[in-house]
Amino acid sequence: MTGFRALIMLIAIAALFLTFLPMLAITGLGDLNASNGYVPSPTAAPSGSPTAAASPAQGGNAVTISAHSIAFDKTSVTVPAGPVSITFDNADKGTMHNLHVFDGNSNSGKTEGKTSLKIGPNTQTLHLNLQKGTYYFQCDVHPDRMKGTITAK
Ligand SMILES: [Cu+2]
Repeated sequence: MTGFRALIMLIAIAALFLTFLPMLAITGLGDLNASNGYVPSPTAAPSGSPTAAASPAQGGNAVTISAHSIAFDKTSVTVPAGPVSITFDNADKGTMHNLHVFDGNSNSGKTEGKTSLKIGPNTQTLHLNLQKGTYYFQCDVHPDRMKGTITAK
């Protein structure tokens, strides 16, 4: 008889457990959903980057020139003539660079535009309106090592 009572107790405990287990599971899922709720916020934050990527679209032509290890990643850039957004990405941590664009084939030409001298990592965008022709660019800190040509056509 005691064994039977124990069995009934066991079934009762099991039934209680089964009743509350889904609630625990739902609570657990609720927590998961809550943490998922946090995920869209960081996802929403990088959506600022797509906004930044969208802004060059307004200007028409966009190009990015990066600085790594005291060198530009591009030394020859071709863009359609007209408004152009040049994003200068200084990826050299702790090193100061800028992007300075001149008319013609050398740094003796008139300045078309330049970014501020900034220690990397730093990103700045130059908005230029280039006529067809050749433009010279350099970093004013490392003019011998960091230079290139932009062709607008
Ligand atoms: Cu430099």
